Amino acid sequence: MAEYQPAETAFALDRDCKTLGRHVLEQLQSFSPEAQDLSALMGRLALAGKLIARHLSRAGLMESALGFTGTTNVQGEAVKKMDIYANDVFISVFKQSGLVCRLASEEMETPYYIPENCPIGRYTLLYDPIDGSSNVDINLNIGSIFSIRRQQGEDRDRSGQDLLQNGHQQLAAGYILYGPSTVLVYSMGRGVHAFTLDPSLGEFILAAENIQVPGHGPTYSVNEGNFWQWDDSIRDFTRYVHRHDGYSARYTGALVADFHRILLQGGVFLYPATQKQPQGKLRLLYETAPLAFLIEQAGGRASTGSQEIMAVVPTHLHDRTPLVIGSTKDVALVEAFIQDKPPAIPRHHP
Ligand code: P6P
Repeated sequence: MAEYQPAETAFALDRDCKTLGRHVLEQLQSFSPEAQDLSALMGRLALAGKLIARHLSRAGLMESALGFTGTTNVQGEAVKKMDIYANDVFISVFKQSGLVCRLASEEMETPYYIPENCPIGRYTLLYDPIDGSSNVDINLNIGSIFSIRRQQGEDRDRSGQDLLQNGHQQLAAGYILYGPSTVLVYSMGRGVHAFTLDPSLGEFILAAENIQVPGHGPTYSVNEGNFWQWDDSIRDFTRYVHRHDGYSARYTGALVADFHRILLQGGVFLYPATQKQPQGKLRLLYETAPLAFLIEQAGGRASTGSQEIMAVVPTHLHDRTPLVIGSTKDVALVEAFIQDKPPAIPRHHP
């Protein structure tokens, strides 16, 4: 009797079974309480992503979903209805989870503490519920960014001081990209892995494991509308890539979408300091630090231009940093200009 050979579809069946929850437990190679907690945390994040993706897919048909709330957030930015919806989704999926003690986000001046009548966990979720919200009303890519840290100490005064530590305190980080498909990318310090939402299953299915960013890529991603607000060194970097073959500008207005391109294809994203925002625009604890965690796991780099993002210690919950992130060679090229050691700039296009 010949040995049974699974049909061609066996791979497809196995692929449908590699869900996010199973992958997390395999990653941790353990069923310890912390492993179970991290698996459950990722499951809650996946649920938040599904709820937000569903809302986005129908937003254009719902009167109350798009547009502005008429308020401004702690950053002084006009708040979109989708920002508040997404912020509340994360709170509601974690409130009864027993996994977290507090949630901190761009939309809340101080962290939201889980109420006494709910089960309290030992983790903190830091998140940007909707990154790139200027794209919401025009149906372009947006994302959610998340970072998980363990509570340290009792935080009795509810100041969240223990959150003000460098990026190495992150247990896990990632993002959800809402695009033609919904993609969840995460790392727990054991590589970077991407999952695609299969709406027919309602599951995030493994799409790519141990993603490595190329050492160099053709893309430079920056808002050149700020050109005259930058330091001279950044202008010189821009002139360099203008004059060199092999570079293409790509910029979507959503950090998660631009980062995802860089992660997969290489290159560099930068949001430098400007005259208006000398500390930079992007927030450390829930934007640049989680992405720095990911890019380092993928073999790339993230710096402020003079310091590794992962080493930056914030003084406040909503601190901002300049950001240069992507392929090692391309980040180094930007830093060479910033540190006044620029490569020779061709006199004109070769
Ligand atoms: P600008 C979106 O508001 C965001 O925080 C990032 O997602 C994005 O990269 C950046 O700001 C865009 O800012 O000044 O280029 O519109």
